[in-house]
Amino acid sequence: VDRVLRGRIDDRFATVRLDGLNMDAREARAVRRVKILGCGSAYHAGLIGAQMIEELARVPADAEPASEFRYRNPVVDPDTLYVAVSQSGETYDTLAAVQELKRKGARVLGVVNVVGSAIARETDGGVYVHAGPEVCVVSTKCFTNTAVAFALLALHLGRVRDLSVADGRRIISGLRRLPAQITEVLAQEEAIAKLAAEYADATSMMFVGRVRGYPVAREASLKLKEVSYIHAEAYPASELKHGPLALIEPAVPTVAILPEDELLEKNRATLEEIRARGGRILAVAHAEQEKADHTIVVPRNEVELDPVLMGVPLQLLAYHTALALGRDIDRPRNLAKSVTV
Ligand code: F1P
Repeated sequence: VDRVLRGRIDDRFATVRLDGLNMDAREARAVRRVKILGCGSAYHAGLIGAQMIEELARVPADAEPASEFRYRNPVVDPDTLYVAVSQSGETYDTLAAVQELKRKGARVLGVVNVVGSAIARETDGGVYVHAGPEVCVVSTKCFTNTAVAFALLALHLGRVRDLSVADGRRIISGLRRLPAQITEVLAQEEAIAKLAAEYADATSMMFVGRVRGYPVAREASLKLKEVSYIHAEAYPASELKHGPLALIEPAVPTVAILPEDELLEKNRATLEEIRARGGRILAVAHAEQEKADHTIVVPRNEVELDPVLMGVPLQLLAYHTALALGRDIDRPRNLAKSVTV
């Protein structure tokens, strides 16, 4: 996280420098919508990015799997800024989406880890996330850094629209606190490993979150699937009552993500609904949750940055669940470092 922030923040004016965007302030102001495309974890980081851009820049934004977008003859709009997200920069579905967009005359930025990769070359500009060359098959650091890169992009789009300097300062100081807070979360590894061993008997796991918590739930469920091969589902918490509550039982524990935002009480009510059906609950929150069987407590930051911080313990949970089940974490089955077909 230090690396993605380095040299990009100007504390005095609460602005960020994203020189690689190749976009001047007038062009950045003219953006009417942002559409983010990526696959797997990159798509999930894009979901976080879209929320940050809507919240911090008040620009409508959404994310879609690049693998869907490229096959559906999408409407390409000249006032939309397209952003392709990829750790490897070589994922074929994302590259194909970029090429299609370029053919149709769109402006496409990249949020990419590997410098000089195909997606970095094909895009008009972008942000490198500097997660390092030693990234593993399963995206972890890169996911976190990509979410941070989106916070920077959201701040930038907000500042060129003259949105509150105070908000900019608040988020910037939150970003500066993140590296130490992530270290704090990583220091809980032993306790998380114990929890992983306790929940590793699950036949399936449910991950739930509302708004800021939902992309985290999606990513955490993907991590668990990728490395432990336990079936997992991620649902927006309010969707549970539209069917999936039927799946809750003791063998199907729930991981609930509870940022301390205006939805906290609603989220607590969800815990009650799950409990009423005999479901075990592991919460990720800023304080112990009475309704949960266990809570992983993460430090408080600005609520907009909660998705960054709350994802980290769940990466550890997936890792230790896989270890507890004797999986080969560095060579997860059916997964390549970059999917090029
Ligand atoms: C996308 C992705 C990763 C996943 C695995 C397979 O890669 O789905 O999220 O962990 O490595 O590919 P990328 O486009 O971010 O390199």
